[in-house]
Amino acid sequence: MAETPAADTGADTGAEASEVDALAAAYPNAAGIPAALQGPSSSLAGLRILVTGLGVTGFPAAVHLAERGAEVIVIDGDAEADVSEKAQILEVFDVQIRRGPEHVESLPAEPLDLVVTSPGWRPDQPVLAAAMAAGIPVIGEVELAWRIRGTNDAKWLAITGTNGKTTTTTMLESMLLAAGLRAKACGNIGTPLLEAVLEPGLEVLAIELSSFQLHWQFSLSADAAAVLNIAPDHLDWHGSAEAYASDKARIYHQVKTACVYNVADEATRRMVEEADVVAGAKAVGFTTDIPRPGELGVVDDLLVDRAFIPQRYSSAAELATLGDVATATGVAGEEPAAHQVANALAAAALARSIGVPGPAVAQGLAAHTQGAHRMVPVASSDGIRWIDDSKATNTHAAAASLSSFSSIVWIAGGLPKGADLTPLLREHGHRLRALVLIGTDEVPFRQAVAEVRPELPVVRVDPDLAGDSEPPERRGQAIITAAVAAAGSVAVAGDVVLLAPAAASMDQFRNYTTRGDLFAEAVHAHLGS
Ligand code: UMA
Repeated sequence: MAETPAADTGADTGAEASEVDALAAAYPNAAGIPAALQGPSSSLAGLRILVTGLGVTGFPAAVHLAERGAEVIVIDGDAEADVSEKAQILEVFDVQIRRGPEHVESLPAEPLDLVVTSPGWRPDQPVLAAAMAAGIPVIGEVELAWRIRGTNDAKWLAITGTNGKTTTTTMLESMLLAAGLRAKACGNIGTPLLEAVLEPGLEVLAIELSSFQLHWQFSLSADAAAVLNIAPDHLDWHGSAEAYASDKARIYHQVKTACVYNVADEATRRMVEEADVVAGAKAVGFTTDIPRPGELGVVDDLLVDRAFIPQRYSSAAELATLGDVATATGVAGEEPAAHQVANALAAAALARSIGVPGPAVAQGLAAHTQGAHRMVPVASSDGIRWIDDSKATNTHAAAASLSSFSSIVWIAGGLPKGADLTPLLREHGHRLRALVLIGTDEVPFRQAVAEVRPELPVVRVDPDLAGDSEPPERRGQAIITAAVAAAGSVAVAGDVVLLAPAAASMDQFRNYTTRGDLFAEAVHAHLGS
């Protein structure tokens, strides 16, 4: 595959592979990672490893490490969740499980060689802060998986960004499968990366990575990587927008083949320019406009490639149609949303970077089904459409959602994670007919409305409706039922009632999935459908 000259894109991707450890040098924490960890089967006997979190990440990590002979302690602040099945398995390997708040306040008394942490644990969490202060290396699942991959030579195609990660990852998986490759979507999407790495026979991993996961990795060298977009998010975890962006940028470190960036998002291009990559790696842009050489983009109603074809200075290769993107995103026959076209192009760029033929891009899109809670039409009645975009857990995702409609009764609110809602209201406030406000923290939403559209009708759902008596998977039912009733009483024909909360869900719901499920239920109950 030919290189894209830097002049195509202005991106410098020429650093030497021998500089790999520049990053590790920048993170002294990485230097002490036990060498025995390398490869899938070497003995870890004699190592004492603390795993923080007994969730999706921590459990397989603890099993793997203990199977290889390490002495493993798992801690988790939650003593309530039912972990009996996991505990049974861990007991076979003599893993010590310590649950409850008292176990996550300070380091265990035993000396430790390594901490393997889960993404939800903030770096300033007392156990992690104490480990760092004591010089004990702390790594996450990505670093662990990268080290143990051993002889597994599956290609790693990694995706991050503030929004669109999951859709892009599943689109990519679909394209890879259409090309006849043994591929799997994994990572933040829910299938632990560790499990995928240990699964024999996979040829390509389509990996969704969150900023939390990238924070704790040091030596990943993906075949190709994409940052889809960057907007402030998770500020409470990272401490600042800069720290968040710099953790995201680490996905490009030592990329071998292609760094994929968003032409419309200058910050993603700068990340590529600043990345140390393996010599010969290309910078490849994606755009929903007409592409330049070195980019994938849109011409008329076609998705085209001007990056991975030898004639890219004079022509473009057709990959798929906008209709294929509409089909892939559950709106067949309509015009696909611009951000979904961008996601499809990013997925196509990653697929093309490892030689996936053009027709497999279209076939993959046609076979793709849109994930739950991402702009899913729930019902349509009396000219009112009800849409579930519960996955819009930040302002950037909500912006993409709001921009798709012109007359909206907006159900929003939750945990805004330190975000300022004013820019979102400035850009899209004119589309709103009313705001139905859920969540415990109404202040940022109230402030934005007062500043931008003070006349906008706002219905506040009483947070006290969130009874503690509901089981976890139904927590928030009363809140969302009240929100649906309120939205139903103000919506008129031509409106869209849009659940796109611009905030995380955990203050009133178990997670965004539950929030969306309960919303759909409440809508059907409200409409009697
Ligand atoms: N815990 C503590 N103390 C803490 C934090 C957590 O004791 O300070 C405990 C929890 O009780 C829990 C365990 O640690 O039992 C693990 O929790 P976790 O939040 O780290 O989650 P995992 O179950 O390991 O799931 C994680 C990701 N979760 C988060 O990033 C918060 C999952 O992404 C991911 O699918 C999974 O690893 C596999 O990679 C979820 C997510 O919300 C879907 N991601 C965010 C997003 O997409 O916006 C980043």
